[in-house]
Amino acid sequence: MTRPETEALIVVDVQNDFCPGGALEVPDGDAILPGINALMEAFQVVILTQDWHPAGHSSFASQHEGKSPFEVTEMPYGAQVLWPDHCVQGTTGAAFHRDLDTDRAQMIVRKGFRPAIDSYSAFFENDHETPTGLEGYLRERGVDTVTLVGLALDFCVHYSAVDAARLGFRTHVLEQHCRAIDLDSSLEEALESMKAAGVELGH
Ligand code: VGL
Ligand code: ZN
Repeated sequence: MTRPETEALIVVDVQNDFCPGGALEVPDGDAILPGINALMEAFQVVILTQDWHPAGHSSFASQHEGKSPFEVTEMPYGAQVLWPDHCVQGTTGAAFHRDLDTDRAQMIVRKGFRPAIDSYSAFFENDHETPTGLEGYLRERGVDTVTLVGLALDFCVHYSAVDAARLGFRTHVLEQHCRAIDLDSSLEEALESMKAAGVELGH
């Protein structure tokens, strides 16, 4: 059944670097492709996000002497996990997975392009105040409800969902169409924080 135009599907970071074989692979990340493609058929408003870092981005462990990937450091805007180099602009790793049906998307939100700040959320960078423009886009199209799917459940999907709910959108996350990195207890914490923000978790 087709969803009304007040509902948007936001497909988060289904890019090669987050799929098996990629620089920051999410276990089983590519398993969600058929389900997401089918879901896109049901929505009239479809948005993709794309992690899009310049080479030498400050979220890369390679830019911090003595630090390894997955360690945490302090940035001017707060704690930041350091990542392997990933999703560098224009590389194959930053491209959408070839099986993702990108033709269905009307808007692609690129994020994480400022060298000094990371951006997990589709709405705000990690300072929680610099907007990506997605809120305005959704409001201008009359959207009041969003459904989020994609990678990774405990980082970009999580932060996007919490921001969406805080901005007043009715917000759903479909866990079956997501996969997590699961660093330490990041998945458990993400599920708790989404619930606390009023995000509706479903399958
Ligand atoms: C992501 C870590 C770094 C994500 C992006 O898409 O969840 N995670 N950059
Ligand atoms: Zn990133």
